[in-house]
Formats: sequence, structure tokens, C-alpha cells
Amino acid sequence: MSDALTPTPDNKFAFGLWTIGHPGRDPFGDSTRPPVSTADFLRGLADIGAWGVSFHDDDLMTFGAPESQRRAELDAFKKSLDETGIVCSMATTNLFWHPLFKDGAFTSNDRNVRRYAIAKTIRNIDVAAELGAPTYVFWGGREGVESAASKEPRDALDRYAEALNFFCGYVKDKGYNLRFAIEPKPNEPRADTFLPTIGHAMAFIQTLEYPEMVGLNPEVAHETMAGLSFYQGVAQALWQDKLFHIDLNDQKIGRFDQDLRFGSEGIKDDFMLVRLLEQSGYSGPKHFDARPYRNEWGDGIWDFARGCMRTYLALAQKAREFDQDPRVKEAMEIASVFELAESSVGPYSTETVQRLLDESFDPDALAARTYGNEALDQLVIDRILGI
Ligand code: GLT
Ligand code: MN
Ligand code: MN
Repeated sequence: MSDALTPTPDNKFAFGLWTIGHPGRDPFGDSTRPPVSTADFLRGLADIGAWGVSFHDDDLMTFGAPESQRRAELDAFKKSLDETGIVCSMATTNLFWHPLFKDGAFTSNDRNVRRYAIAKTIRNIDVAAELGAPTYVFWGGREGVESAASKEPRDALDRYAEALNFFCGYVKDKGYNLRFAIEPKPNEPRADTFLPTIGHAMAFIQTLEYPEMVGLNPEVAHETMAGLSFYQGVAQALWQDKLFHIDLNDQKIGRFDQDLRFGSEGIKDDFMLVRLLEQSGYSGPKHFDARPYRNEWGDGIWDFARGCMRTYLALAQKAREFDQDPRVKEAMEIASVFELAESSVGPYSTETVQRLLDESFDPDALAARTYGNEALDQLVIDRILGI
């Protein structure tokens, strides 16, 4: 039975290996449910209509195990991908779990830690290429400080850039079809993280040797933790052609990173976000980096996964209805929404500046107009509420 709210692989919904099967461990308590095997995970994804899976090297291949064991684990994963038709949509490195990364990875003060982190990443870039993943993510979980005096931030950024330039060189050298995506986060687990927001990361990318190879993997929870609008950040990333990947989840403002089910909290922002993604022609994965509530059990973890996708599809449908509603069009005309797409003065020339200066404006008339934003916004709310 299929309808607009039933996902299919065409929707390109993806989940990280660390998400649905998360056993519920947190800083204050142990696991609350058994882990899900990789094979069961992929079968489950196929059953619920998902399309892709992402992984950290250590999710897939046992850290520190002999090469033969790691190869066998990778081969088993490839077999499960083949059997289920699930696509490997993104890969990343775990540069945060092992205690060796306690001072950072690419930005650790210890040069050997930095060299180890780069080597670990290079090895997993080979795995990503073997699995055909088009995007490789960098979430700098440990790239930061508790004590500001412990690192010179400008040196740390030099080392971060050095690592990314090195990976770009490697990918070009190998001829891999792989792009990189930085995932910003303001804090947690470090007190202050380098590249804390979408804006910081986008400015940093412009300083790299191959800026066209590096984009963003923004996450709803991370910008929301910083008190920023995820919608506005994603819009700017799209505007700069930097939205290479996206981590969808949800988050209450001002809290620790909650990684809640997509659409479970900031429903109005989520509506605007889905509308933006659908209208922009973004064709990358819709990747859920979220986890079931810690008290969930059994099939409940799949309720969580189905909920993420169902809410996305429901919001996409609401967004289409919203844009087809003649009352919305009228309200947008009153608000001059479409006028913002018209250029203001055009390119500079002696003539255009003269024309501008010769024009007479009536400041009082300009101040007296209405934009009708209350009515327009109420149409957003009405649509979400379905009234
Ligand atoms: C970790 C983090 C996520 C990142 C993952 C990629 S791992 O769970 O909280 O936001 O996307 O390293
Ligand atoms: Mn998160
Ligand atoms: Mn994430």
C-alpha cells in the first residue's frame, strides 16, 4: 500500500549506522537496549523504504582488529548492501571515541596524534571509494578546547586546513569521485569547537586549496544549539553551492545535542526547511542523524525511523499545498515577496548611479506601507495545523 506519506528509495532517505540502532548509552547511563547487527540494520532500512546508509570506519570494522578481520567485516557489509539494495551514501571517520583523541585529531597539539588521525582518515577514504560513497564528512567532535590557553586557534585552523588540503590532494591523485563536507557544531563534547557554525565553516572553506571539493553537512541540532536559524544557514549554504549533505534531526534550543526524531520539536522551522530543500532542487541524501528515545525498545526504534521519514514527506506535501494556495500568493504579493527577486540598481555604471540619484523617493509613503506579515505567517500556521 503506497501513498504520499510512504517512503520509497526515490526519496533518498538515509540513516547513519550509529542512529536507529543506538543502544541508548548516554553520559549518565549505560545501554538500555541491545545493539542491532549491521545486517539487520540494512534489512530494516530496506523494509521501511529507506535508500541509503552512512558509516564511521569504526562502526563497520573493529578498531585495532587484524586487517583480515576488518576485510571480512567490510565484505560482509558489501554483501548486505547487495542483498538489500541499500546504497552507501556517505562515509566518515571516528576521530573522537578513542582516548588518544582527547586533545583533538587534526588539531591535537601532539603532532603524532595529528599524523595518526590523517592516516586513519586516508585508510577510510579508500573504503568510502570502494563502497561508492560520494560524500565524506568531517565532524570535528574533539577539534576544540576546554582551556582557551591550551591552543593557539590560528595554528589549529592552519592544521585543520592542512589536513583537508592533504585529503583533497589524495582524492585527486587517486581519481576518486568523492567530495568532502564539514559538519559544524558549536560545542559538545569540547567546551568550544573549531568551525562552530555553518558561517564559520563556509568562510574557512574559501581559504582551502580546492574550495570546490569541500562543502557542508549542516545538522539541525547543531545550529539550534547555537541559537541560530538552521533554515537561514541552509539557505545560505545553498546560495553558495555548499550544501553537499544534510543531517536532519530535531533539538530544543539551548540544550545538549539531543538528536531527536526529525519533526518532533521545531515543526515550523522544519516546515520551512523542507519547503526550501524541495524547492531548491537539492538532490543529495536526506540523511537522518538522530536516535530513538532512550526508553524505546524493540520495534519502537523502527517507529522512530519511520516517523523521521513520514514527517518529512508530510511537510513536503504541506509545502506544496502552501505554495498552491491562492491566499498565500496574494499575501506574498502584499508582502512584496516576489519583488525581492528583482534587482535593485543593476550593475554599477555612471548612468545607473545618475539615474538613481535623480529619482525622487517619498520616505513617508515608503514608511506607511504594510507588509502584511502577520496574515502571511498565520497562513503558514494554518497550513501546518491543517485548518
Ligand atoms: C556523532 C555526531 C554527529 C555526526 C556524526 C559523524 S557522529 O554522532 O553527534 O553529529 O554527524 O561523525
Ligand atoms: Mn547531533
Ligand atoms: Mn550529525
